[in-house]
Amino acid sequence: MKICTVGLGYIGLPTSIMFAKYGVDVVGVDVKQEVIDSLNNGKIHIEEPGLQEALDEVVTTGKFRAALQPEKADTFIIAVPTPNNDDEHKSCDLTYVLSALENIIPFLEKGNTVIVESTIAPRTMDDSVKPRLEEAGFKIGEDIFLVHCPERVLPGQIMHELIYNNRIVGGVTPACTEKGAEVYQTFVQGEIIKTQAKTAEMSKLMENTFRDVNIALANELAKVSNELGINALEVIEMANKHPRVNLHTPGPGVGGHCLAVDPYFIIAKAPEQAKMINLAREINTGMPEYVVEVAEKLIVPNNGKKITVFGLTYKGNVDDIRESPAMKIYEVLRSKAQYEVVAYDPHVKLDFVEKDLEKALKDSDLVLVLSDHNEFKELTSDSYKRMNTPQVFDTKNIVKNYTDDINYINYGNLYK
Ligand code: SAJ
Repeated sequence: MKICTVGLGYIGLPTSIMFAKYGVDVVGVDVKQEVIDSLNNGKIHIEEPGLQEALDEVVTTGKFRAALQPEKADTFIIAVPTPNNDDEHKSCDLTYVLSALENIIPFLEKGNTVIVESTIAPRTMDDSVKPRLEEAGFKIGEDIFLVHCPERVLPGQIMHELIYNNRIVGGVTPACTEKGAEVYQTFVQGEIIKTQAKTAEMSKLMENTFRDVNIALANELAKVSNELGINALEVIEMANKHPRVNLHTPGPGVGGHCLAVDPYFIIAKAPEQAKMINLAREINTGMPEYVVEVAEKLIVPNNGKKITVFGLTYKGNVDDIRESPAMKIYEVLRSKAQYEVVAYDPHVKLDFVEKDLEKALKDSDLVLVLSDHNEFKELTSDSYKRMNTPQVFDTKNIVKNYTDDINYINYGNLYK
């Protein structure tokens, strides 16, 4: 089998490499020349555990190659970004998906399978992708097999989850579903769940929406508990001892290219009905503002000036700053002339990020922990000695090794 993947980002690249590892001939296509060059020279351009080693293997066997243009194959996989449109409900922007489709159409032959892995709004396969292929002269389910197989792997664990998660395969017709299932049988050891395209689209979106709504509930609990003088983290621990309760964890807000984006695809399709989904988005996007408020309450009474932001990524141990609440908080604080704000993040390679921990902490009046990187978990009280006012507001509840001389605040004792 030969696969042509369009899009070599956080999903397309690991997926391509995995197919190649399992003996498939893969050509990965991307619009960025530097990505193509880097991969063909054997270097990955994103951070993901195990991915570099896997690339080394498939470059050596010759099973994977990167290119700027698609080419003929048995199966085409579209794994390009689907951002939000800049409209009232932030609907799903299909520009990259449709342009990937245009790019592969000249190479399509009867018998090929076309899979969309990108996260898309409900009914996109039936209402947008299928009509375009029909217009190009193909009969879906006979000439071309069209499938939505949403990616559902967790950044940081992609190489494991690709193999062991179950996989939803949603065909536009039953024959399409069967063809899609055959493709993923190559390496998936989890269950392959066969369904319709529109069910697959909605299931994927609801998984991320479920998480977003639950995180909103946890964030609301943190705010309510703060108001009432109750330890929110202890409440979560207690409540989660109930066999049917699973409260999520409050934080600085919700980021990444999934939870902070996908729920809007549902809202935009049914704004009148999607009330709770919309409210959850509002609560989570309001968290950076809340964190800034708390930070200012901590720094102002001490006449503090310098704030050290620990972590800019949307979550721990990744280099991804897309939709990151930490970036938002950093920018809001930076916009306030009275503070000197320094960002420290060992995973982010941007010029403005301070690389020296000691310099980042020197004369600081507040450390604001916003990403749960392992590096921050390992720090001890000694690390904070260079601060002017030794206080830490830990929105991720990860700093454990601190002594009494440090004013340590998290969502468990914010009310004090
Ligand atoms: N977060 C909290 N509290 C929590 C859990 C997460 O504040 O209790 C925050 C994180 O800090 C982060 C955001 O939520 O800012 C999202 O992180 P995440 O680890 O929940 O998920 P992602 O965005 O990295 O990946 C999600 C996953 N979806 C689900 O777990 C339902 C993944 O399986 C999907 O493949 C991915 O979205 C995607 O690509 O859609």
